[in-house]
Amino acid sequence: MEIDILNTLSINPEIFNRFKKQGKPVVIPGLLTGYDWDLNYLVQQLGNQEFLLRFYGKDRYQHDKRNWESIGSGVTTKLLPFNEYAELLKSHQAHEEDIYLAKCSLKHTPLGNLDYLANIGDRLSLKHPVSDFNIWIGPGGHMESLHYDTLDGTLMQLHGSKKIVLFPPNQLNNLYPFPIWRHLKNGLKTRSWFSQAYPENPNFRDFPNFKKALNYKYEVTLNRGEILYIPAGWWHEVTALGDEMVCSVNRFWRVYPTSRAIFSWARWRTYLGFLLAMPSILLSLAIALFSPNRTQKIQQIRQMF
Ligand SMILES: O=C(O)CCC(=O)C(=O)O
Repeated sequence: MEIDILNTLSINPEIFNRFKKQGKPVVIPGLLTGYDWDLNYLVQQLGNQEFLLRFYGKDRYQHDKRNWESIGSGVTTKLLPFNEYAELLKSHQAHEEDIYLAKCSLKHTPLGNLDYLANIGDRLSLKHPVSDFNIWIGPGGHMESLHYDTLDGTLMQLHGSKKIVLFPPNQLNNLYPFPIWRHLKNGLKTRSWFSQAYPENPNFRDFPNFKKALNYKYEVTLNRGEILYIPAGWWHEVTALGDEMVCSVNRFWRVYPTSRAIFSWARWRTYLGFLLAMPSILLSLAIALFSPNRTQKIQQIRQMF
């Protein structure tokens, strides 16, 4: 199924509010036209500033997800200056080892205060940001596996294209999320808001109800200059297309109307997951405080949220 696309000429908060009220994804073109954050531009802007990179490893997606020891921001991370990451992208080492600069705040960078990004909230009447602008930079081919967020999100495409596969929140059980109790054992290294199945290649023997979810599958290609509104609870798998560097920025927003948040089982089960992860998080924090590279370790823990 296809995601609606707003008509560029008729973008206004009233029209967008219909999607927000129903919690329905939509592509918004026309608000970022003319901007291209290619690698040269990013090197100029970000230079030697350090970012926490995720090292996903080459053959992660060859494995059964149920055997994964870590997911999303729970994977091994390392602080590196942007210039060094740019070299890894140019040499394709980032492609080979699947190294991703994911969800890093732009707050203390020259890109954190740009009017054309800041204005998007006003243009769509999204009034309460819950995060900074976060940047996502990675090699073509990289995939962020199927998961949902508990906040409304806007994914803004600034270089290259991404394919996004989505499922509505009511498909939660048919998508086989990781069990919540796993947080007790693994803290936030594994995450109950990720699916255990591969949407493009599901194992129907172990995940038979995934067939039902496929009737509700949406797919969209997000091109440079376009924004995808991803309402809270919507499952999404995001793949960077092509062979070169792909760059997006996202921001999370408070969910409106609040009833959409209150009546969301996805949201409550995530809170429960965080609660079960607490003993493990506190233990990691105590270990970090006594570690010689305390700053990096604490940043790694913060980045997991
Ligand atoms: O762009 C990506 O790789 C993932 C983005 C994402 O998961 C989000 O915007 O919620």
